[in-house]
Amino acid sequence: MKKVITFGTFDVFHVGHINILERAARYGDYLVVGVSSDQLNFNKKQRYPVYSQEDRVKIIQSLKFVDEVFLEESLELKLEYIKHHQANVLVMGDDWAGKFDWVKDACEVIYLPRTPSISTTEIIEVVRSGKKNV
Ligand code: C2G
Repeated sequence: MKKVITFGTFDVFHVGHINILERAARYGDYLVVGVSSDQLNFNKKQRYPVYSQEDRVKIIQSLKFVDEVFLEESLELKLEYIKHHQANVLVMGDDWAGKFDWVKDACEVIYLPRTPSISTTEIIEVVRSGKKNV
């Protein structure tokens, strides 16, 4: 069985998230998703996600092409997570291009193009400004 692993915050869930998970799933038979913890996000961006980690995990778990979900507590533990889940392929969006090449001895690393014109940050800005995004 070929296992695919991917990571993300998946805050304010949107179609760009669906697209990457759907495409990641096609690289194997089983998709494992590491959802970044609230603390990891705070350490990285000095703000907590809009949705709690429990809700973000619940959303990702409910998707039909996702087989398993766990909480990603640290970016530095990538290799440990990959080994623990015996993943054959790591898939990430190309905003991370090159950043995880250091795990290439453990598994194949694929960066997929991001879905254009949508991001959690942009959604937050649109909602905050009260303007319609069409
Ligand atoms: N993504 C995408 N298209 C978008 C927005 C996001 O393909 N328009 C992808 C990202 O490239 C990423 C995944 O969706 O692969 C999750 O994105 P984020 O929630 O922004 O995750 P991030 O905070 O970048 O991940 O180990 C990585 C960490 O978990 C953080």
